[in-house]
Amino acid sequence: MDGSAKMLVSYRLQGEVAVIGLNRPCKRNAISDQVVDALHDATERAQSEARAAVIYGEGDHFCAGLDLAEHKDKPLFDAIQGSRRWHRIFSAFERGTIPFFSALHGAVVGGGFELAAATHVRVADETAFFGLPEGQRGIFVGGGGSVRVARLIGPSRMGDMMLTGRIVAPAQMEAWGGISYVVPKGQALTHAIELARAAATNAPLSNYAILNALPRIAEMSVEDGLFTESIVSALTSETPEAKQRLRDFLEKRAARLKVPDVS
Ligand code: 1HE
Repeated sequence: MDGSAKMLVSYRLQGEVAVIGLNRPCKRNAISDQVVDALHDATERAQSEARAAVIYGEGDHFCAGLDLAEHKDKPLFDAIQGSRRWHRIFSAFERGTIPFFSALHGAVVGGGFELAAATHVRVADETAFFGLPEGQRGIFVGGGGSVRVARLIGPSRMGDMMLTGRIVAPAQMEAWGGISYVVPKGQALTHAIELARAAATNAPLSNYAILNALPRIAEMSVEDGLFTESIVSALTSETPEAKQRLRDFLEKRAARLKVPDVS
């Protein structure tokens, strides 16, 4: 990767959390081939040295999706390979070793929504808006949206967004299951880092099982899923780390759950 590509995505390590910034605000963080390469490097690096990661966007928007200026001249086979490259890179961290959080604000559009959908937890502030304008642009989703976004919010809602150009507000997207948290303006990154810090304290093998077993089990039959759960559950319990954590709880060294005060 050359220096210019590196600038397109920023990277910093905050304790055990890697903070990855889409850093092309003049183009509303549109994802070009170079951005994809830089995202690949950043997500791989995060998995080698952090225990959780956050992806956010610099400027007023998370991401305006695919770089349409670059895409318009792509020959057919290049376009297919470009889409497959997004798939490989997004899948590599989606089914990787550490949890990824996304902090969303402003436009979360097209490929930007597809990127967010590949992260494990989505936090949006009140300025976020979600759109899939591929139909208006004469193209189709190519960054995994027909699989991930459709599974998150349902193919019928996704089809509505694509057919009608519907822009969806954060509260509605939360109700649809597309995001997990809505926070006040300007607080998405702070909140996502806080959540990532919490996840970073989990046993790494538990996080690995959450990332890799949970989505696979969701696609199994009930019987296969229950059987797989038992095997994964027993395997995680066998690690020295799990044994230590269970002893810590039983010998009153571990923090208790923070139960919300409902009085
Ligand atoms: C871009 C892109 C882009 C902005 N590719 N250059 N995505 C879209 O269809 C969304 C297109 N973008 C927008 O609708 C708007 O830019 C926003 C609502 C996100 C922001 O509006 P605004 O008024 O703040 O910015 P702007 O003036 O529209 O854009 C600023 C610059 O960014 C301008 O370039 P400039 O050289 O004239 O300054 C824009 O051309 C540029 N820009 N968005 C390229 N997307 C894997 S398949 C996924 C398929 C898709 O993602 S389709 C959806 C594409």
